[in-house]
Amino acid sequence: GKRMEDHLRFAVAYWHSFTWPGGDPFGGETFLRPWMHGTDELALARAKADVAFELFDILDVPFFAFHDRDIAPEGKTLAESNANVRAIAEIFARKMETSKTKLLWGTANLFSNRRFMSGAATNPDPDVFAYSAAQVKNVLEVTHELGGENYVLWGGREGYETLLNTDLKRELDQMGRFLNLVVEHKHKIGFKGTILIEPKPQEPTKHQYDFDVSTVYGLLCRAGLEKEVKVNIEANHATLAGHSFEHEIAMAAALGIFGSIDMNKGDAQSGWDTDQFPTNVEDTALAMYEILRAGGYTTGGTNFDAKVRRQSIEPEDLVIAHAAAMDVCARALLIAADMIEDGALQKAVDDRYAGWEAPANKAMLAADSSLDAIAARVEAEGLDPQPRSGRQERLEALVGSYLR
Ligand code: 3MF
Ligand code: MG
Ligand code: MG
Repeated sequence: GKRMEDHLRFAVAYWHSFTWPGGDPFGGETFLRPWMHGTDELALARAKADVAFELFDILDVPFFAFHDRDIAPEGKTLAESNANVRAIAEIFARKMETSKTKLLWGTANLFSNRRFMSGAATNPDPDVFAYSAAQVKNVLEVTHELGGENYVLWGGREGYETLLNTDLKRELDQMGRFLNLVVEHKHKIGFKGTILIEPKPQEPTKHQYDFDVSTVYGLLCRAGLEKEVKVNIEANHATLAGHSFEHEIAMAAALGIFGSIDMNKGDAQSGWDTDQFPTNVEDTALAMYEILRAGGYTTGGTNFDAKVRRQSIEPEDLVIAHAAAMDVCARALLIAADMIEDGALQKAVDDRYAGWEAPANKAMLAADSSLDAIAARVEAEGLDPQPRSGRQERLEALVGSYLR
């Protein structure tokens, strides 16, 4: 059986805690972190790795996650950039020999450099497709060597600004082939982790192809990859797509592609991705409930894709924010476990669909059912369905009673 902590599997996101300097579109750096200031970029990257593992130890966190460009500086060529990533990965490998913190996933940053302004895999320029593929190959291999449990693809710029200059079908074909290349290479190198796509509807692109879980599923089926690739669901991405976080988890579970979570606050107020640490226990409990109903994580985890606000310039706030967020998730998990244990919610669902247990009803869903046979039965039995109560308020009140 699974232990409670198997349902949490917390991870620290390298980019927010150690690489992001506190800037936003209207203003620059606010944090003035000492490990971000100096002329020798590789020496700074090493100092940053020291700080990172110091925080992992303080938090006693089981996992971390990174992009190639968070951990090491970009070089003049891809070969130089890849060598920089490898140099830092070697430091990680040494630290991980004694640290308890493991790698939840690695990913390639295919969005920051201006070469990606029109996409990576879906770029009209085949040279960018090639460059992106080569960059992913390197990070996939590094992730494998570090014992990473997953590999994430977030297509932040795989989308369009205007349809007027876009060949949509061609871009979907490019994306499908790119995903297949990644999956083929995963098997070639013997990487046993899960490949995860992270859906997001927009930002930075006006419209992103990986819009939400259902859209990603359609794209995976089109590429023949629905059994190979799963999803990494982010709370604020779900709300940006007009869904609740728990909806996206439940949908992924129903489609058989639930993988992992980027945990933050599903804040619908701003209209953009604010990456705030979660503070709402009830919202988080509803998400945890769906994770438990889905059977929990296999290789996935709860990655805090969250950053302290740019006014929070004390490094200590990184500790406070993560500790508080872990506390919210742990409390939410206990509530979700009570919801499962008590069984009243599941009973309401079972009762609601109980009619489908009758053989004649089950037969309607069998492969050999037909409209003729069903219509004949409706006539023979004189079926006259009456509306049945769903009793939502009673169930919502019940959820309130589990909160503590
Ligand atoms: C953007 C994101 C990304 C992804 C990351 C890993 C920069 O809104 O959430 O973070 O999480 O690229 O896939
Ligand atoms: Mg994310
Ligand atoms: Mg995000």
